[in-house]
Amino acid sequence: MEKNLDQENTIKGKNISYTSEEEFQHINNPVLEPPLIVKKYLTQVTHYSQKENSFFFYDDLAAVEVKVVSDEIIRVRLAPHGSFLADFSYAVPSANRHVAVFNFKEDETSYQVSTNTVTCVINKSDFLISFQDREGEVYTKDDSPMHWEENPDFGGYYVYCTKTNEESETFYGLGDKPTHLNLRGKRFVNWNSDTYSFGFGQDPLYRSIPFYTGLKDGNAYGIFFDNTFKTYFDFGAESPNQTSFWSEGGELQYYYIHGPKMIDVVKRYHELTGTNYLPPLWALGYHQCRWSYYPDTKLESLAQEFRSRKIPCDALYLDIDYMDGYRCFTWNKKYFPDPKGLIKKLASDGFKTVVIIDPGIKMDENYWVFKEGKEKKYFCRRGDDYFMEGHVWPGRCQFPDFTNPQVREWWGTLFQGLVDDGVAGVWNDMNEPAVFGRGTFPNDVRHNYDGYRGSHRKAHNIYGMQMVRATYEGLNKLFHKKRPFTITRAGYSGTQRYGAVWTGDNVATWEHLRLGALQLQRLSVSGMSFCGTDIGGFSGDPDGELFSRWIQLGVFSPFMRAHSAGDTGEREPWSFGEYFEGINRKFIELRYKLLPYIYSTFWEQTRYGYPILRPVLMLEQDVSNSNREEEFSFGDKILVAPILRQGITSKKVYLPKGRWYDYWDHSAFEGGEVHEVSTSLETMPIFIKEGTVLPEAPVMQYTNEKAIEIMHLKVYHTDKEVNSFLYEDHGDSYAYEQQIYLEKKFIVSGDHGKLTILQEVDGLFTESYSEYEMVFYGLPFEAKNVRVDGVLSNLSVHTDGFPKLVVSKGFKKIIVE
Ligand code: MIG
Repeated sequence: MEKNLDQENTIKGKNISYTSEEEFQHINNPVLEPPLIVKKYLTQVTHYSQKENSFFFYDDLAAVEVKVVSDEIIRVRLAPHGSFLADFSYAVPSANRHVAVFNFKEDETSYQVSTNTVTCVINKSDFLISFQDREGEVYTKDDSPMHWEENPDFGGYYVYCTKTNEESETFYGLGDKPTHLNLRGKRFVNWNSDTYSFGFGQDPLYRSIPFYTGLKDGNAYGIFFDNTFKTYFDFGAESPNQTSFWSEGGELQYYYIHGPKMIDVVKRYHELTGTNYLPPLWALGYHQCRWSYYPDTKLESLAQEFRSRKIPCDALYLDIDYMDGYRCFTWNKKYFPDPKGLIKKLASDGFKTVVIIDPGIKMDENYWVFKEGKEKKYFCRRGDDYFMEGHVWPGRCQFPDFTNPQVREWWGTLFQGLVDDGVAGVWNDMNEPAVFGRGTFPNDVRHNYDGYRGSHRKAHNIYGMQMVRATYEGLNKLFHKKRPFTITRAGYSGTQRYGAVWTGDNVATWEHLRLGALQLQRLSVSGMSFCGTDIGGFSGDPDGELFSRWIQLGVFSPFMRAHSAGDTGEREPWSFGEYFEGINRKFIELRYKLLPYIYSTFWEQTRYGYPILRPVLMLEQDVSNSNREEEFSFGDKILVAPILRQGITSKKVYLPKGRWYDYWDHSAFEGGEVHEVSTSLETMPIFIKEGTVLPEAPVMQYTNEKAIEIMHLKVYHTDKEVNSFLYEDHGDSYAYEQQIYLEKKFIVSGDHGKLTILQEVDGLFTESYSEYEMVFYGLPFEAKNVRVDGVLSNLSVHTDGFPKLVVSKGFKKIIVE
């Protein structure tokens, strides 16, 4: 190890030991220059102590805490001068910190803190920390000891952690970074930024997710650096053998999350930071947005247009022009003289109304929100107590301090009027926070930080998250028993608990379509599964082909919304002529057919923490897949390869090992190889995994338009045993928390002459239908016999020519021979 310079400081060319107080005291001149500020490294462990599931290790100056959080998660914290900061995190609710079974060992060279699955080794001589599994396989280890540097201007420290980076190691995650999936060789910074028309590789963007997954020798682990200050990540950019992360302040505090499967790393990250809330079903339909639709008659004709053209749609959005002079929580009475009437009318035709909200509150003494906020001292202030004032859409504004719990509570109540008017969802914009001209707040703005206080350096990256939290929690109260829907632009780890995210102001280009596919996969493996892009591109004008291809990606985006800036051409599914309208309708209809599957996939995220979009690498954890970026799975069963390039009529698609079925013609493909798939504009490559039971609903013009009379189940043959899930509930209430839901498990197994389907049902919900219509694909034999719970039944032929069975939803076992 290189020699540490930290204990030596040069004073007038003479080396003086910084730690030796005596030497200082024997110097007569008290105005001698203080010790120079240098980077200090941990030296060697002198002793340790234990408190419950935390172990503390010390050198001359610093303390390090190693805390067992769960069987697979261990937290490391550094206190440069021995005192830790308050243990508070917006990302990790304290209830998510479990105590597990653990073990402690000391030998000559090291201390070892272990759980049933992972061991954290702390070297005595150099304080290097490593993590290994039960077999002693090292997943990640320090390259140099944790280090820090005092920050004389603000207090506190710059804090650093440097791990070794093996040549074959690859890295994933960090949220919305608009670049290739593998982050190796790159450096990033996290500082939430309003980045209109961002470009490939631009950094930072709107969100800060300081969490990555490393993959080394087929083994995955995660590092979550829970620090809200400006953080940096370097994956071998500066030095190819090192991966570093550091911050301009706060604590060096990170969670090691064990794999070895990538999907489990993400799942466990969700255990720490929470999963997406279960959205109302309508939030998963198609949404139409624009900056802006007004006046009221425009919304009415838009709604009519959708219905008369028979293009399904669940939500229409009101961008900033619905407000009176951009004052939040008000209506522009000229454009919207009767908002309640309008929203009711739209609702009667199956449309939910979602409105935008911004953090900037117009400074206007006659505006109740400003007056109340001012009286209650809810707006952010500068270091010297001036108000934080800046220009945004309404003109000169002040900004609520969403890090104050009272302010969040208050903000939540402000939605009363909009909720009374019938608003069903809220879109939180500009919450990086964005300020015209200077970009964001200056660093000296002070924040409550839930009582832990901090300047904007500390609160910047969580400002947006706390805004959408306030919105979500407020709506939740006001809606009583209904689930709200919220989206946010800015966010930090854990934001998934309060809202969906969209990728911000993208551009109507093919490159941005590709970027979108990357960003959505990345957000998903970074713990933000409920994500979408502005379909069609926010700025600029797509042609019909680009728009339709974007709609196709949209079907497989967890959040499906078309949006566009005001200075662009019309951007509805019918805006590009009849030919494209037909394609757009077909794919939006596909989204609606797949809703039972999509909703079940959300349930798997909410309940179990599985990411919704999964890169091929996550399906097949082989480093040769690390550059496969243009195909991914949506949930566990559907693999798609959206067409992301102009003029393409065929695409090479890699299918992971196993058998797959073409969604359109049901033909079988062997995985583990690349297939050339022909794909005109009217189609796109969609594959279903063998053994899947894929539920499909009848097409509706909006969710819950009518009761489902019969549920379609597409059953794909396998010679393995494969589980599928179908989750159903009311779609918009909290009854599911009282077990009023159904979680159905289908277990499919087969061989060359037989296929068996078992059904297990859990929960107390009652579906509207009483039968399934099952169609069997890929049977390697001619089906002659079918027995349902031992009773011989009849197969018929489905319109597509495949064997079909209509069967009671209560069946337990079906055998097809
Ligand atoms: O300064 O509300 O990203 O979706 O349409 C622009 C107007 C403010 C930025 C959002 C965009 C929205 C727009 N907003």
